[in-house]
Amino acid sequence: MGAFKLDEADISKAIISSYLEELHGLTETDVIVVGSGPAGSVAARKLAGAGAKTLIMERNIKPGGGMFLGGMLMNKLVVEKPAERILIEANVNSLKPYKENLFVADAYEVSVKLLGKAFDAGAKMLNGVEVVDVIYRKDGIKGVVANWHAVSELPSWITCVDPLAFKSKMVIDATGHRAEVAKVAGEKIGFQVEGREGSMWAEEAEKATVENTTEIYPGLIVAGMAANGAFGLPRMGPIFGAMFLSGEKAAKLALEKIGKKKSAESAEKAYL
Ligand code: 48H
Repeated sequence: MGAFKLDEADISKAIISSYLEELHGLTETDVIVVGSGPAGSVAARKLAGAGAKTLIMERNIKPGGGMFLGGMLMNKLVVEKPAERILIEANVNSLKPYKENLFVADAYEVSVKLLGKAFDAGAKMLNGVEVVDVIYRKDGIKGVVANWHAVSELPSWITCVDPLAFKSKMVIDATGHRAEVAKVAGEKIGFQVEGREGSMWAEEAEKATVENTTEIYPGLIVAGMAANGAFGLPRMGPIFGAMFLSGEKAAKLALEKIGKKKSAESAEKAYL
């Protein structure tokens, strides 16, 4: 390793100072995307690409949600027309036609490339961080309340570990089946959220996901499987087209709300 000396304290300082400096800057953003699965990662890429200051908050240590696996631990990802466009844009080399409107790709390649696109565009991520509540005002939701996910695993005799708040102009709930952010907000603020999807009907569910990607409450958009979970809509099983298209739609809705519609359009052109 040449003439350099490696000082353990320097390594620690590099991590601590860069993390805390970044965390400080992330306490106020344009959009917080909760969840880094297919819907969240596509949304984050589009938001950041349009110049929105975008923070992904992910409870898991690894990002990607259900995208790393296809079905029953078999790591092939199925996508239907017209959503394969998003994988072509992300240079997914393994994407192959299967039959008629169906395509198959390597799930891990899709995951790393979509997440990579989001980070290339400037999105930031806090992983190991769980969103447990929202910031609320009379005119809508203004951000989220979060804690280390590890805190939720602590034994009950440990004193309450207070969370921290992160403000944003919009929040996208991309937490998957249980629509966790919408659920907690609905319970506390008083609007109806199912918090669980219905039984499987792939074709109807795929349509419903995109149609129901909406602002469920001022400041809060549900995307991906969270849209199905929030409204008790059917599930689709291991097919991902609607997740990607929903992520795009959620980003578009958020950009309109924060007044960045024009930059969204020009970012899209530059990207293609
Ligand atoms: C921080 C959280 C929290 C929280 C959860 O499950 P996901 O992959 O979600 P989508 O909607 O992008 O994709 C759904 C898809 O993977 C799927 O499950 C399908 C198509 N199922 C169909 C079927 O019939 O079963 O990702 C959600 C992410 C995960 O990484 C979670 O760890 C994370 O959100 N998350 N992060 N705070 N409170 N809750």
